[in-house]
Amino acid sequence: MLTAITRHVSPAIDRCELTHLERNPINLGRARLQHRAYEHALRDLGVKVYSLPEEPNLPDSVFVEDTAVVLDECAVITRPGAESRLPEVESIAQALAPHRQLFSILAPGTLDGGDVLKVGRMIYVGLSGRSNQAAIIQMRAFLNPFGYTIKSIRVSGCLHLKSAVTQVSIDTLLVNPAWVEAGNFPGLNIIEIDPSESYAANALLVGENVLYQPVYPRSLERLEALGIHPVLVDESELGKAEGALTCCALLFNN
Ligand code: CIR
Repeated sequence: MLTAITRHVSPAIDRCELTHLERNPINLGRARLQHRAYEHALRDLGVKVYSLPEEPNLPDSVFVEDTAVVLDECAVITRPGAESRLPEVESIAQALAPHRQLFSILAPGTLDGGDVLKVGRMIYVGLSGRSNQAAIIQMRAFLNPFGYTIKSIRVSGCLHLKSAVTQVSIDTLLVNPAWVEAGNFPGLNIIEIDPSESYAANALLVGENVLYQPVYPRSLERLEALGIHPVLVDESELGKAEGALTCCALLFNN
């Protein structure tokens, strides 16, 4: 059975970190409604959702993905690359401790879970503004013993690796080639997003289902043409905080 850890949207979301977007007012009520619909969509797919209480002083804390990498064998608690986000990890480590053996990224390593894409036993880690080589070395030490291979990948133009590429089936990736080279993923099928929809590469694979945002209709057409029919969930209000679908949940087998 799949479990998801999520967290309520912080009332401080308006003070979120922003790297590639201009600051635009975020409607808290709308963000919360959309986030609840996202949690419902997960439950409808049979996922057990643990929704953590809001963190009034941690603006970006709804984006739980960045705080941990959860695998079947263990979990790695990250050390987020934005200083304002460092305190987010404590409550996530507490929530994960009953489920997994925990490792922690230590300074000078920095890692955001949004930079970590696992496909089978391969773990791709984005070298972005948030995640560095020191963290990748620590990831190798933690995860090689479990049979995982860690490959670092340069990303440019976007916040995280998973802004540029996500998995949409066991052997298929959805890619924005402007931000990451598809040649980094040999042996996998590649679907390119429509170039007019820069943020469209972030889909959330939930078992054999895919969550996707209706705000990318052209890229959605490309998925559907190849037989992938996502469940549509709109998290566009959190998009103003540079968040997307994968960022809002930590998904793992239980
Ligand atoms: C940040 O800049 O850290 C947040 N405003 C957005 C984080 C989104 N997380 C993700 O894509 N994994």
